[in-house]
Amino acid sequence: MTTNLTILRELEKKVLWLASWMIHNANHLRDSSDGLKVGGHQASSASLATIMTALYFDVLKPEDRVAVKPHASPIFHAIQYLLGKQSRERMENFRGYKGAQSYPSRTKDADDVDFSTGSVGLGVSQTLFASLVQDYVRAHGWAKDRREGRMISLVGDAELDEGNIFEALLEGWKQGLRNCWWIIDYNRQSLDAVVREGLWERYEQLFKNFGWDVVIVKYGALQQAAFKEPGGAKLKAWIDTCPNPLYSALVFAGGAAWRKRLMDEIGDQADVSRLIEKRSDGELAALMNNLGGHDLPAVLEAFHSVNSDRPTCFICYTIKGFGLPFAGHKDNHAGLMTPTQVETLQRAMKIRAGHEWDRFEGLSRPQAEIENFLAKVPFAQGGERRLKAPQIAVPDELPVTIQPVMATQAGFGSILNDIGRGDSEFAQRIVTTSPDVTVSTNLGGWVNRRGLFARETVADTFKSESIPSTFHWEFSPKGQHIELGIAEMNLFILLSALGLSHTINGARLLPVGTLYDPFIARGLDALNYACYQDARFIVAATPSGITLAAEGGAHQSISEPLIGLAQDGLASFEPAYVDELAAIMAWAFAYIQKEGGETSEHNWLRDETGGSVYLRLSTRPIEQIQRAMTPELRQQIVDGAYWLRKPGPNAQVIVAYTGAIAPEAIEAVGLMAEDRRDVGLLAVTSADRLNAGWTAAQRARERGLVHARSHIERLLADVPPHCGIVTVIDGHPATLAWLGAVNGHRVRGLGVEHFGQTGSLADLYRHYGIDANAIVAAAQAIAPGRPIRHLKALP
Ligand SMILES: Cc1ncc(C[n+]2csc(CCOP(=O)(O)OP(=O)(O)O)c2C)c(N)n1
Ligand SMILES: [Mg+2]
Repeated sequence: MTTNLTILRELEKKVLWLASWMIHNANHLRDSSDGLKVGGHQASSASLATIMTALYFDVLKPEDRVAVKPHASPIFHAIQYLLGKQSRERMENFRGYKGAQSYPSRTKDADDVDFSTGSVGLGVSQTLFASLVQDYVRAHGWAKDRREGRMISLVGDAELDEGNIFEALLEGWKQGLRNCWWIIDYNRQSLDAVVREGLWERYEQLFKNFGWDVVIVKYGALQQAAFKEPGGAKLKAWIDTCPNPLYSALVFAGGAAWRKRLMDEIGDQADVSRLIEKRSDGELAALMNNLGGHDLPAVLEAFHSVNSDRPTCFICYTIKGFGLPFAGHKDNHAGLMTPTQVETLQRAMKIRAGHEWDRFEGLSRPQAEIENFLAKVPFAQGGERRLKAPQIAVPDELPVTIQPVMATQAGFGSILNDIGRGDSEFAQRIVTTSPDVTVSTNLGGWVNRRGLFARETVADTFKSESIPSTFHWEFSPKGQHIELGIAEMNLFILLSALGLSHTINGARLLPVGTLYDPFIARGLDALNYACYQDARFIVAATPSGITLAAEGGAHQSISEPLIGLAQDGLASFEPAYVDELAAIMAWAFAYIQKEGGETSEHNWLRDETGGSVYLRLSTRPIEQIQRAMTPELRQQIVDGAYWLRKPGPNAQVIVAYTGAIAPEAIEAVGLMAEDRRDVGLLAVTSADRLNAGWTAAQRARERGLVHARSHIERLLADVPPHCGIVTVIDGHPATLAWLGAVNGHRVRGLGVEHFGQTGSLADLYRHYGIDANAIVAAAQAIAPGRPIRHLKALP
């Protein structure tokens, strides 16, 4: 045995001990009722102790990046602790306030998590897309000074039930995926129970079909040696046909149970009985538990045997809870060890009481030798894993030719098209992507100019055959648009990967994704995941709302503005006019590059820390306002609102609108001008930023910053107390209804609460009560006065 293997064996045990102690020690858990969830870490972590020891202490290179299965977080932290990258304080405070996180987190953990995980399946796909992004970056000539890394995911076998993984697999195949390893922890247990038989065969076929290599790590060295003994082949056959639940049950039951079962089933054959009988109960259990995924030499051999950049799936047979008293038990997901069991483990690990956290306690090799080994671990040689990339200068203004009548979606296409004309660094760093709605979200012009990305050049056959077509569809390594199949999950995970390129590859990208607004819901968990790990991107969602009219209820979004309001890490905008959109986009390209970090009470809107941006756009052409963009107006648009018509001192009512129904709001204000004094018209470009500013200002004041005032508070400061506010949006009315709480004004919130349907715009606005007449009726109801003469009966 080489010295390294001896040390790795020691570390494997040490890692399991530290992870177990971490879970046991978490003080706050003692009297908490979340044992069911806490326990999930224990068995699930043990399952990966060997594989992660092999990876982190031997196989991984600094340039490799890893997404660790959520419940293996304690093993990850324990490894980082041994490498001197995690503090004891955070270890002791696992799952506690500011302690090591329950699931590895890029943003909340201090020990260099590459990719956050938690919602199973998403971290897995993240590695696939991270690999495509690495290829994109290199094809564009960036990050050449860095070595190409492997993007590795440690995957729970039950994680493969998540459909988004298969969506990603298909996309990976289309895009010529490389440098991606998925290591499946095939413990044949999920959270609730033991999984179906023979899944490995489906996985193997599946991965091969998608162009992956598959390496099966099934038998450990002890088993491999035993198979060579007389009777070994029969033992192997028995193992291969043993049902998952039975194997698990016997692992749990131990040596005597193995002996009885094996003797009953194959022990009547002399050579096999000799093989069994010559082993003690302990040795027999060790043999039967010696699955490939718990055998360091087998695992190391499997990983080191892969020398190509082909995507590779390792199916590693493991035992959930390996090395712990509840190994293999089907209910072990929630298994927390009792204090007595921990003591037993502690004794077995030779850890003295009071020395549980000592890094070298219980190891039989000399400390200096282990320190020396740890100091040379390849993975830890690269320094800080969170890379930095300089910000790309963004023009203060984005030029756009505004047609007299225009939709924000057309404006979006036009702005990008204009950016695409130039060859500034800014233009070069933009990368667009869309799940098969590139043309219908107006990215066509941009794509015509910048081309589609692929590692190999593919000509546009229509062009080469001289057949006229509006859109060129040419792929090359220099292309700046990544075309995806129709899977919104993939869109958001790709945005997540593109949006981390500055810190993963050290090369900054400015990602812009497009999709139809209602399908945000289809990829929402992935969007949330991307925001949670602080990936930076712009997503333009268009068309939106019942403004889609004839398209009908299946495509008309209702709740998305509320998602925009509530989603952390995402600043959401819904402009009405193209000049507003241009101002927002110029701001957004800078905002997505801000440094991040903790927010303070002083930067309520996160303008210093930055985030991602959601633009809710529309296909409805509306008459544009001819006006000069001033710095003040630009700032107000970005802050979330401005007065299109300032209310006078005697105002009885104001209308606050968002987005494409601007013409209805303007018309309504005109209709009631004769009968209500000084009507104000508030253009709300971002309910999200207005709301965030308001709540943050309140927090700041409560914490002593008495002069803190948010934008909406300043805008509404002069609105008389008895004035009513009618809010209107083509989306859920709660998006704006909170405006009344700012200064205690009465509010009537108009919007869409029920599924849409087909019809003309006029039909639908009338039906759902967001047309000019409905706005006037609402104004009359909350701002009593003489009857408003243009008001017609409501339908
Ligand atoms: C999207 C999502 N759904 C449900 C869960 C709850 N959950 C956590 S782990 C788990 C199953 C784990 O099984 P497996 O992936 O095989 O890992 P093991 O525990 O066997 O190591 C479930 C359902 C989750 N984290 N994410
Ligand atoms: Mg499992």
